[in-house]
Amino acid sequence: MRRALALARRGRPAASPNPFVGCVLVKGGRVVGEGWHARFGGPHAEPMALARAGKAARGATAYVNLEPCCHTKKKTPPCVPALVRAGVRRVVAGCLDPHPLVSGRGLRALRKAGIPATAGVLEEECERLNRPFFTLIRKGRPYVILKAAASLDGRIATACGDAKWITSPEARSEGHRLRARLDAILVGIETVLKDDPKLTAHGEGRDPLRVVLDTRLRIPPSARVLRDGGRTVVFTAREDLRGRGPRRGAAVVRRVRRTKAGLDLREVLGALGEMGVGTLLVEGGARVHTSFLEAGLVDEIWLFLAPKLIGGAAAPTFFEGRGARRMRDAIALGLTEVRRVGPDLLIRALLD
Ligand code: AOF
Ligand code: ZN
Repeated sequence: MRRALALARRGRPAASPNPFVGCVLVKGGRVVGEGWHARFGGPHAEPMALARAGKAARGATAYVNLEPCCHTKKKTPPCVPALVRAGVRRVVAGCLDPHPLVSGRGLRALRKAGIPATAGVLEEECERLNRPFFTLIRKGRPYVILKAAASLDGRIATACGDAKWITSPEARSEGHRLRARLDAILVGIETVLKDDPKLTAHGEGRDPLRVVLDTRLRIPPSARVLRDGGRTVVFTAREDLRGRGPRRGAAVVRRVRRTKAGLDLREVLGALGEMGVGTLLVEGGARVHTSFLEAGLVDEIWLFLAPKLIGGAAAPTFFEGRGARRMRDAIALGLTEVRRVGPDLLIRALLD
């Protein structure tokens, strides 16, 4: 199963928003075929492993990190009949596929065909690898990671607005690598106006789709997110879009509803999901982070902490808003990782 997981990771990020899946066929203590789901819309892990094994697949045990699929309302043929036809002797899955048309049905169909099939090997690790896919199926929206770089006293800039740089080059490169693994990156218009970021992966891998929240469509055509390669989507609530789109370079301008707190974030996530975004990195600033957190739309936090104290009551922190009244109203997080990155600290945590 460990090998299946390693193969599955080869699909990152091109297979998204599909799950990352690897398959190992073992016979007589020997690996006779390996496969992985390499890109969205492409063949699944199992048919690739079966093709590589050829006749040797007969009598082999298949290890897959996700339950094999069995339905036909999809882009590629289902894997269960392929495993049956190939004469596989047994199937061991890491975890169930949460897709409502699968979720246990794949294993049942295999057993019906006389092939013993189980799930629950390295289950936690298998679910963790595909957490974004589970979120997409269960919540119907992309998986959202909030990333912030702050001082030890939680500030993301000085009171005068200086934020270059809080964390070390090592920490910033780690952030760029994270961008390359995700489908899209989102910032607010204030960040564009203040920092004029490119929002690319800086050569660390594939550039994500760039997304700007810009209620009144104030983005200047000269902004670097609209130039310097890559695709960009600007979400706005502004009504009169006529004549404004083309001036904004290669960007697509989409109108969404407005709520009391700003643009309707659920509508934004829905639109991004339709564009094939399975994972979204929210990179600031304070207002955008606060809106996502208060709307309960954050799944995971990456907080880079620099061993510095900035101070100043007017210096922004990455989570502001109304704040909790009681301690029990605070947003509770589950730590998953604490690691040193150069001179800084990376804290990763999950929200419910
Ligand atoms: C598997 N093996 O390698 C993957 C599975 O549209 P399609 O044909 O690519 O199917 C996508 C669905 O297939 C996806 O929602 C998930 O339920 C399952 N993914 N299943 O047996 C694989 N990638
Ligand atoms: Zn499949």
